Amino acid sequence: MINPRFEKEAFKKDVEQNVKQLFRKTVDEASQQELYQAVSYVVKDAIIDDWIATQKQYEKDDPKIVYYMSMEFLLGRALGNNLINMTAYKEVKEALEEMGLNLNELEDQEPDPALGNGGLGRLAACFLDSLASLGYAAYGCGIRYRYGMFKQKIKDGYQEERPDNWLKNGNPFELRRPEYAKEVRFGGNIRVEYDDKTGDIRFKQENYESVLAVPYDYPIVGYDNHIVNTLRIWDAEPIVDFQLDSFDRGDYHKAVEQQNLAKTIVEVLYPNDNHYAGKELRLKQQYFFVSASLQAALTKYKKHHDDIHKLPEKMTIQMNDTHPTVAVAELMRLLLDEEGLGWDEAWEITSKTCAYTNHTIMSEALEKWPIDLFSRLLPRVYQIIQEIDRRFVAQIREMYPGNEEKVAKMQILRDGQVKMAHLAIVAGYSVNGVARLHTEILKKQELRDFYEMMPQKFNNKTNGITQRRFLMHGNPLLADWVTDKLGTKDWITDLSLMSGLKKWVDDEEALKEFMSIKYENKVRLAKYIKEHNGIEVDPRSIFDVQVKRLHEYKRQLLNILHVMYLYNEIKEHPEISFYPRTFIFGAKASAGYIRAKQIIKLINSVADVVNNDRSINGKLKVVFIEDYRVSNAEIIFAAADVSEQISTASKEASGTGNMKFMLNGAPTLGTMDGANVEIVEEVGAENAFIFGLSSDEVINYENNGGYNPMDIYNSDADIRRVVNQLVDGTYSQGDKEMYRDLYNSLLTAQGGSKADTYFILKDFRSYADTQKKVEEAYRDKDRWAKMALLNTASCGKFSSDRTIQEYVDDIWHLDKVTVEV
Ligand code: 26W
Repeated sequence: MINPRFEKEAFKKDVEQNVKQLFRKTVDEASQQELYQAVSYVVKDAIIDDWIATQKQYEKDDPKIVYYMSMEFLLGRALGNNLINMTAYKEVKEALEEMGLNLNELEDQEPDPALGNGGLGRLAACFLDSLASLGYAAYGCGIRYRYGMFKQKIKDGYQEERPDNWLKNGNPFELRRPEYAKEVRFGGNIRVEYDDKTGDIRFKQENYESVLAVPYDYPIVGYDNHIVNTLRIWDAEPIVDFQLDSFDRGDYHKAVEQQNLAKTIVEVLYPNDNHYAGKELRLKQQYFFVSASLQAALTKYKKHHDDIHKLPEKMTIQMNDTHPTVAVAELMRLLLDEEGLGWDEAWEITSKTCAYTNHTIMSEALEKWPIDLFSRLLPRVYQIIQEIDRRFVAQIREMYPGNEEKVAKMQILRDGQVKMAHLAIVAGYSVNGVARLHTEILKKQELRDFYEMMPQKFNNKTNGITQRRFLMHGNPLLADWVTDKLGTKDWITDLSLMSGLKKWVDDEEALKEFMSIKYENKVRLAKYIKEHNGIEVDPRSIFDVQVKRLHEYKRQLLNILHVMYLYNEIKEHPEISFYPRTFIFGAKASAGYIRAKQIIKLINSVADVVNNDRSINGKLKVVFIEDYRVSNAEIIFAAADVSEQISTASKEASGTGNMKFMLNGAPTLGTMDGANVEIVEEVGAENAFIFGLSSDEVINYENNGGYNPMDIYNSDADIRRVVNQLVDGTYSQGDKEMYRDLYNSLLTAQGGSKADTYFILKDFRSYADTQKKVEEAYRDKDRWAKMALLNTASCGKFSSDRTIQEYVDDIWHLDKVTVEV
């Protein structure tokens, strides 16, 4: 049942009322931003009814709760998504139209809450959507960064970063909950106290600095089930207000420091994706939100339960990569020092409560904190890790007597570092990878010793995405068509039903409709590009898209080198027929990642040359979309013909963009990497374009000293020409040095890394040949339409609803809840 607050007349009145109350204006006078706020507050009001009902139901049913701990939640805009999940989108759109307002324009007023970098953060957001939609009690736990992922500007082809002040106009959907604030302590020293009478030992932290963690709750609306879960993100406030009289007490410095600590701790999201930098502030952020979340979780548990030993029956903690893994030691600390348990009891509880997900095999992404930094910042937590490590080492020695190599490889504290992944594996009850291939590589390579020692902990959970945002909201035309063809809306909560579309694969009329929806979406994207880039693109050309974070392993460089190759071909052989293509890129580079930034500049330089060359008759266009983020991603996926998933095999843990393209009917052009393997399995190899080395081949080369790119450079004239064009000034107005580093990276070994670390030249031919096949397939309109439709029809497995159900069945064991209204 749809909430009566969305009944048209009532809704309109409420909007008017809000405009008046919030801004002292009438609807005609209010700005779009003000109207967005007024509408959002009406929506929030409706959400709150369900939010209260849900929390009441949870109190009553007392279900087991999952705490999804993540440093990142890449939510995307809330207004449209909340309306969709409350099944009120169309009603509200109409009501607003009657008021002379346009819902899409109001939605555009909302800043993207970008509290995440890329895949890992967006996955967390999809998971919260699925948990609520499936009716499981869940909390997201994270940080309320003042500044989220930076805004990207492209100036003269270069990336520039601008602060993302997403809270500038306030946030209608959040709720500050000062009554749940918790204190978090850093530094100082630990004093050991003996109680002569009882013989008890107590550990007292002294001379510490502390901050007050204040939660902001953010509603997570389930689809059409009146369930509203909570994303709890923590803000930091100074614990003592800055008071002048502290000066007299000699605390002046401390007061100022605590003020500063509170301000800096939640100031900004680290924009690194897959690269660990070892910054002290980042460890502070991690401990800050983990400690506050665990304290809150224990308070909540103890409100209704008095036996702390039964904690694992009522809560479980999922750690999203290594970032929150200090949680295991912090939970031990709370159980030992605050609850007064003995080590074995505390360990029993902790090791049944914590579970860890690995999201990357890139070795530079692994978090290993220097021991001196770690022990200084978290002295008591460090002591506890020492004890965990001591016991674990004893266990290794017992299992592998005399094998000190095992100890060296698996120890938590080693080489002056705290190895966070090791800590999580040792203390957790579950370790999972995020796609089948990824989990296999973890078991066979990266985490092999751990797998051999504790195979029962390892499992795979192939990622997924929410169809609510990435089809219903992002591609309403296709969503309606799917409902029409399936004769049901049930795919919204059961994506496996999409396979029912297969019966339309030989129906010419249906294929025509399907492709004309794609065309409409391409027109929409072309308009966006015209507005934002000033570039005219032809919606009849093939939209070939690569959008994701910029990283060498993702190989945007391979893509753009291939564009350079095509440009050479077209110029050289103008007589050869060439199907017009638009290559679309979107990517942010971490601010300090110089080479990634050079690749962005190169893409823009190639775009400049190619787009302005009249002689090629617009056959080739290159577009770099500025500030790629969730809101424009929705528009981009809907419009894509080709999904570029071209990472060096073995490097992309899963990928989730690949699934969003598939859902929207774009065949994958990719390597056998991450979840691409499972995508191909679902859709059939004939409906994807696969090229390049396999993960086994890559790993084999890596274990045997790499390969020699000079062999390829010397033997393949086309490749040689393209590579030389990096340093002959073709794309740099004569400047031969601008892309020298990229050139060198492909041909010569440098400072620890092999030449062409990511096998770009090795895979180039195979990529170019496969791109040729894409073109041939596209020319055959009928064949392409079938292929595209089959991708949409075969995407059922890749719903995050399926992923979450597997986490529930195999790891979390949660109870399903229904909310009556
Ligand atoms: C310490 C710096 C840092 C920051 C972020 C290291 C590692 C990360 C993330 C784990 C990187 C990430 O987002 N990984 C991506 O996770 C997705 C969700 O599982 C996968 O689909 C992607 O393949 C993986 O790259």
